[in-house]
Amino acid sequence: MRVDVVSIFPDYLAPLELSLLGKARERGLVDLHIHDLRAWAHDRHRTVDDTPYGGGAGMVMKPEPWGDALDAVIESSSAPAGPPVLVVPTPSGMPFDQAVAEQLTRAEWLVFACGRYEGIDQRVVDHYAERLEVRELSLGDVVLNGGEVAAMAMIEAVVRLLPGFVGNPESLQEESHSTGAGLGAGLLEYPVYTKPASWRGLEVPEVLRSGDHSRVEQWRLDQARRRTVARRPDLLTPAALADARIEASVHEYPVSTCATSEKRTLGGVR
Ligand code: JAH
Repeated sequence: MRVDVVSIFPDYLAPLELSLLGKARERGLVDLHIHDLRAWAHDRHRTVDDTPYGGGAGMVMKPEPWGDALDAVIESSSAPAGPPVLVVPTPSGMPFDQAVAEQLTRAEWLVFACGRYEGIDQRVVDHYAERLEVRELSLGDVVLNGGEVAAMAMIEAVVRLLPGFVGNPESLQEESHSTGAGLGAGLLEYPVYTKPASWRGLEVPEVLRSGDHSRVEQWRLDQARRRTVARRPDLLTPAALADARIEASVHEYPVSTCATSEKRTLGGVR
């Protein structure tokens, strides 16, 4: 997979060269190219932003440097035969989640356009949407200072799914296709423990040391459901949530320590 990133802070992207991604690069799985948007600025001050039409606070990224930068990257001679998918990280985008990561990992070529300030002139997205697939994507309901950190998170999520990336492909399989507890089943992960069995007066749950695999599986599924009800009820179907609430009122089960927002606090389930 080829990955290009365009940013006014190319040094910000340096961590991509390290660790996990560095290994993917060494193995030839990823061909990463980082570009400085200012190389395509038009004036000697290398201006990339201007005031917004219609007024308002802050600055907007000018379309011309972006057009020239993206044209140059897309026409790059060393590039794959087909067109890239253009990814624009923005808090106004559709949610980037594991399903989107799985779609993007099948692309031959990704180009990330990292905006700063109040964002990029919308005509840049509108123009490239006529030439290739464009995905405006949000990492979550949070505003950063620019798209770089979001792009790094997205790239890590996508690259680790490439066939041949991890040492242990089973761990990926389990994550994305599990039918038991866990994210693949639409639940949060169950809590995990390792040695020592007793630490600062806290014990590893007895069931996990019992050697009874069917009890272990049942406990883990139960824990995953409790966590999901308490922390991410939005992940559950109304029917599953109703079931969990009935279960809760019958068994009065305690949910492990976690702060739940007012909005997500449910009657009968803490
Ligand atoms: C902020 C351009 N949802 C993550 C995310 C992605 C991008 C940005 N913020 C948050 C952002 C300012 C300018 C992009």
